[in-house]
Amino acid sequence: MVTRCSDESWDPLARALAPPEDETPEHRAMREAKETEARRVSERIDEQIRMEKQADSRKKLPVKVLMLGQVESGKSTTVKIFQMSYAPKAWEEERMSWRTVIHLNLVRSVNTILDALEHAPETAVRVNLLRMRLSPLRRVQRDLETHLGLAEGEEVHAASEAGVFRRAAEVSVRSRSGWAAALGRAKQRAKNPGRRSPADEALEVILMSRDDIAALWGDDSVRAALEVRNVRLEDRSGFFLDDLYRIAHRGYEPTDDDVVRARLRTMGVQEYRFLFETGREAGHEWIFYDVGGSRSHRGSWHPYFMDVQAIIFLAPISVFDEKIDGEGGLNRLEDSIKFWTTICRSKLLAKVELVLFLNKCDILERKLARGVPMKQYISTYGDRANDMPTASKYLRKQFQEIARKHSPEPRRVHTFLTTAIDTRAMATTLGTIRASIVKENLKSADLVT
Ligand SMILES: Nc1nc2c(ncn2[C@@H]2O[C@H](COP(=O)(O)OP(=O)(O)OP(=O)(O)O)[C@@H](O)[C@H]2O)c(=O)[nH]1
Ligand SMILES: [Mg+2]
Repeated sequence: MVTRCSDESWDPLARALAPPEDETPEHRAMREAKETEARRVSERIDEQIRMEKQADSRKKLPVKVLMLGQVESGKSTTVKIFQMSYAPKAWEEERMSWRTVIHLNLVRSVNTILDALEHAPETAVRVNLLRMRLSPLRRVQRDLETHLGLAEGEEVHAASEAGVFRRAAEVSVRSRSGWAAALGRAKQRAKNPGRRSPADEALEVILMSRDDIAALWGDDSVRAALEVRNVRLEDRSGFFLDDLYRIAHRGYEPTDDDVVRARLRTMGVQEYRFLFETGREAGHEWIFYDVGGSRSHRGSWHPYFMDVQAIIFLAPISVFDEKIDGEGGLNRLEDSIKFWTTICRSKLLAKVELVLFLNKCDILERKLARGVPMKQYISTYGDRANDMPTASKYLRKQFQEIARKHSPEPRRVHTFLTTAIDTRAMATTLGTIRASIVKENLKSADLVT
């Protein structure tokens, strides 16, 4: 019969491990020292396993990045390039949906020319004829905007819908995900059986108008009228007039560059979730909060400050000679600088990693080369050379100085001179940032030193 006994002398293992009965005091001291060392090693291994587990679970938490910057600073463009670089399948799936947005961009450019000509004192008969023949494009613009949910009435509605809701103490973004909303709407309606989609109908009008658009854009007197009014369509967002025959085509499929250059304004705060498909973080989720940059939307961004690992702030530096519409003539660069100062100053953001993109360098370079004098708009610029290396160095220093002066505690700001539509260069920059954000993310949890 087997009986249980608490006496460990009954346990064969305990008995085997027990010290010999005739153990000398020296042997005993040696044995105990060895046991202490073994325990220490074992505890170290346990701690390592615990930390690795914690690091793993931390790695699986999504990385959250907030995109900030004024209207048309390039926030959504940057998010697009992140998607193109690290979530290529999702990018491919959306590519065709951008077609309608690009057609709308094209039509908007034509209508901008028609607007400018309305105020021209006198235009040639052939130009007047073109204006008349192209007038249906006004309706096409309205139809496409409605189709994509961008019509003016809807815009206000969309802005409040896509905004931030506070329910009890909770803050959430409306679940529709950014540009996918407009693109999805385009797709859905296109599937409507028995009816040609508004996008198809619009394309038919564009196809019929193609030669007239080319004649209007190629007309020297039209170009001169635009020049007089300082309308530089080439520097405006969503410019596709130079690609007219490629884009106004039934078989048109947008290229990567086209999608990056397409302009679709962001309303409210939009959330993009990308599962990284490539690189070391494959399978890792990143969430980008992309905000609509207009000054009236800025109040709705605040809740996102609490919960992000990094902020990518975009300041378009080409806008030094531009004003914000309806803001009492506020200079756009000044607006960016004020906004940047607020972000640097914030105690709430003292621990958040700050990345600064001084964007639209391509446009700045063209502007300076044309002789637009920076010192006329920025008095402190003084008699420095009006060229790209000098101007970009000066502006970079100004922004960095603000961060140094106003940050509540010393911090490093990763600063880059960027041209967001230069997909290749931008992808390289984003690679650097991605690695740095991941490292900082782990460091903040004391997992990496
Ligand atoms: N030439 C040039 N165009 C750029 C650059 N960065 C962005 N763009 C274009 O500028 C337009 C506006 O960019 P978005 O990314 O939509 O700007 P945003 O900051 O998201 O603007 P909101 O959504 O209105 O706040 C797009 O048509 C881009 O293709 C750049 O560096 N150079
Ligand atoms: Mg945007």
